[in-house]
Amino acid sequence: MERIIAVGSVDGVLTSAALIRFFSNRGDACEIHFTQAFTCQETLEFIEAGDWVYLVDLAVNNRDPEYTRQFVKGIEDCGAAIYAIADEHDAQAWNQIIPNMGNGEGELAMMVYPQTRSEQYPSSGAVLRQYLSGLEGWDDYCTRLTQYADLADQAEFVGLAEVVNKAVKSNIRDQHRRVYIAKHFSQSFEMDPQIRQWVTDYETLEANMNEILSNVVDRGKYIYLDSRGKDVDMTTLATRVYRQYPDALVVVAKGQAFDKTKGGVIPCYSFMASTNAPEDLNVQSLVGVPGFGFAKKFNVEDEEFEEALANLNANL
Ligand SMILES: [Mn+2]
Repeated sequence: MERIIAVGSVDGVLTSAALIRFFSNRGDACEIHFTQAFTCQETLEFIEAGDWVYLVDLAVNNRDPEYTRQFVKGIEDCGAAIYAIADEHDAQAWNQIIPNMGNGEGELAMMVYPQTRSEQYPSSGAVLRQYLSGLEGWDDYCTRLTQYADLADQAEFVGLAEVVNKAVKSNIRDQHRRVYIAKHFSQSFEMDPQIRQWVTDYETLEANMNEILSNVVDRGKYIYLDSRGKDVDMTTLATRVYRQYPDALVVVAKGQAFDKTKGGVIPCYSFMASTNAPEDLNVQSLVGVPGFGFAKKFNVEDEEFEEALANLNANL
């Protein structure tokens, strides 16, 4: 089986779509699993003996290269082989994980070799295109898909890159959604009703985010926002807030969060360290009340909020 293991970025989804099409044009069956550089070992359970594995937009886990090394070893232990690494993050890092990879000359004979981002290789799509175009199965449609991947990785979300971005972000944790989107766009540039719905859902999220952002209270070292009861993509919201309020070290959000000990989402206040804050800023110790979370994002229940905010004001 041809098995694609891809990171779920827009680049990853579009490059996978091109690969799915490539296989389908050749009459080969393939399966696809989306993952992240620091969770890819979880995909080992899908890999079967004899599989050809295609890694897409998957970088070496730079915080823990050993994790990636174990992943590669795991693939071999399954009796499978890596046939392509369509990735533009850091070729050197990959060469350290697989020293004999070379460029077609080493012990491994691969189909696609990792590259380091450059004008020639702006995306994983570009890496894939470079190696596969001209081969049986690659067509103009594949080229167009990977050109949208180039745009996405240059933050130009237009055309299909925009559609995939919105559809994926409508529920960023739902990996099955990415499989659906990649398979669909491997055959058609038109949205189907399901994808159109996801795009609409994301547009609702965006409208909520814009409303929340327009009501932010700026307190200098921290800012306060109210997202309670509103569907938002917290990662995107936080990124925008950090950009708009570079002096704020902490973002205080009235919202909800998943409480592991309660096994569900509960209303709470989240105290989040901004990416602009010093490395060692620990919100958990700044707020000094019981709650759940970790040093960079700590959540307290409503009854603890007043005290938590007073402590933040005193300690920040
Ligand atoms: Mn990429």
